[in-house]
Amino acid sequence: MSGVAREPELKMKIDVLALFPEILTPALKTGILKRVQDADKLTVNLHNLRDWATDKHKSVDDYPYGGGAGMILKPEPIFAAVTALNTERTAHVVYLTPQGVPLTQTLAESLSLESHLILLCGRYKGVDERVRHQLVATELSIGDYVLSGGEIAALVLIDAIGRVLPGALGDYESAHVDSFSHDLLDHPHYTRPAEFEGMDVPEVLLSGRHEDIEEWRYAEALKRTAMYRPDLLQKLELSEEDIAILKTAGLVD
Ligand code: 6GU
Repeated sequence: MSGVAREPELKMKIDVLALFPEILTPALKTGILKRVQDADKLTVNLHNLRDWATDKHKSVDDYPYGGGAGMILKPEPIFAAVTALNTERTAHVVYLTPQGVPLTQTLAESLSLESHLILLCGRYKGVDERVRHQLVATELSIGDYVLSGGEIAALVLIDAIGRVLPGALGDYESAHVDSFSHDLLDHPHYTRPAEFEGMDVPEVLLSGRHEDIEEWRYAEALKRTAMYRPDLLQKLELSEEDIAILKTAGLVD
């Protein structure tokens, strides 16, 4: 093996703490997430919060002080679980909640550098505030809509992290992740046949002229971003050429 470039031996452990952890099971057995676990780059352990309930009814939730609708996840089972799972004291605890900061590619890539994550999945009205203060490092939301619980959000986060772990993707894809794909939506893609039910693949893609192809792809990505995600464009410094492309498409005046 000497002289052969090797990937860094980064390994990540993720403990998921949830009331319905089985929601994640099939996705973890599939595709890239299965591959990174088989390759020992990632270990995911699913835990049911109820296993740390202390009373005879195994209760994990209770009524809110001050009244109001909905139930609150009790602090005792969560503190007991996190203490049991964080024996090495190195875990970064993430709480999945619609009240969190939005998940972005940048945040997923930064969390992918941790060695141990504990993902605490909210349910009902969320967790007792003392859990947030004492245990949680990052509160994270996957978007501006409300899910019935944090389990699916945790799965989204694990997927986003899993695919950027070293060795998860081939070299081509890894390079692609690092390119302008952060800033713009992707360009359109076509495969064979060149004509399908009267619809032709754009001629430039069949031309073999690689510079023209890159130029076309960039223009298409720019136009698509202007149409669907003007908020993303606002964050960028557009060049004169960019503005010309958007003017021609009638997307700016
Ligand atoms: Cl992390 N949890 C829930 N329950 N709903 C959400 C979410 C998380 N992110 C967006 N909606």
